[in-house]
Amino acid sequence: MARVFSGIQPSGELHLGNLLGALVNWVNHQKSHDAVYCIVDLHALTLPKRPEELRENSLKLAQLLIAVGLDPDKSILFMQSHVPEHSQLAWLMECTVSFGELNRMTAFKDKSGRNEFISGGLFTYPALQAADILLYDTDLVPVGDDQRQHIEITRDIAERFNSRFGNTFVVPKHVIPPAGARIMDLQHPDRKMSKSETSPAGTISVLEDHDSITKKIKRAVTDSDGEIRFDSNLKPGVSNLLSILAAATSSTPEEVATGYSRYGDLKIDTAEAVIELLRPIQVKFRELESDPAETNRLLKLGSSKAREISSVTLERAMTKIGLLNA
Ligand code: AQP
Repeated sequence: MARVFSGIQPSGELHLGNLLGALVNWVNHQKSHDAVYCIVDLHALTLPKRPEELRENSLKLAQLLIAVGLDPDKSILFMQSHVPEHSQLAWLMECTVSFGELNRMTAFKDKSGRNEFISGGLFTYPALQAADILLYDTDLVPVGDDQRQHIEITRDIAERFNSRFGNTFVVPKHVIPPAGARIMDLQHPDRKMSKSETSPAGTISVLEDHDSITKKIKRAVTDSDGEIRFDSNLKPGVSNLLSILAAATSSTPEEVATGYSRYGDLKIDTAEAVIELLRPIQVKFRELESDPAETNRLLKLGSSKAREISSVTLERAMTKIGLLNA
């Protein structure tokens, strides 16, 4: 069976973009693939965090992922920091990637421009991400469109390592969903909905209450030409609503657009579709929230399964690069 691997940062509230761009795909893949999913808490350290906030976000994210449909019996779900092989392989990856390649990463340019403290980790983040993916002999990485460049650099690192030291890593491919791959902020449709950017009116949390979802979607920025068609460049706000409705109803934005002539109707139906999509997730989350010990148990089990795979890959890479066996 082909293996899928993907990760998500515990950097804030899980939002609709994460769900439609990545998690729906994660859930689907666990039916037909050998699936490994990781809460990348070490990546979350690239921007300053309060320790208590990080701990709370990490546990909550694990519960949300299970509520969304990840089944720890069908896939491996674990915390990155519980599997030391990630940090160990990251150093080998840092020594395989070039400064120039890291310097071209648009996510770094974006974030370093917006934050006062720019950590070294923010710059070398793609090396840790490459380690995450390559440790599991990953074939496919289901992600949103914003991760395209990071998967490309992972492929480049794997190919360079393989050509220098002999075949060591599987070279992975990304899987990006046809609808929902880039959900934009409802108030700033020129930028993606994000966990770490604070845009309360533009972001819909997976746990958002239903009235608030309706209000936010009704107030979403559109345009003044009154025409409903999918065109992300000329009509980013309307196109974002079409993408959300399409992804929430397993359709395409173009198909969805044919059913509407008024922005108000599109907004009402989009809000309803989102509420219906989130309702069962919210119910399940409330159940899981009351039993943190059970979530911790599942995460421990996940990390021991993850180590069975990652320790073998790490040892292979260390031997190939010329490090003496311990
Ligand atoms: N707006 C989005 N639309 C579609 N997919 C998205 N993803 C993120 N935002 C969108 C996908 O969600 C997965 C987890 O990514 P993440 O942990 O990086 O989430 P984030 O919301 O992007 O979080 P941050 O903290 O704001 O991180 P940055 O800014 O570093 O991405 C990924 O598969 C991602 O593609």
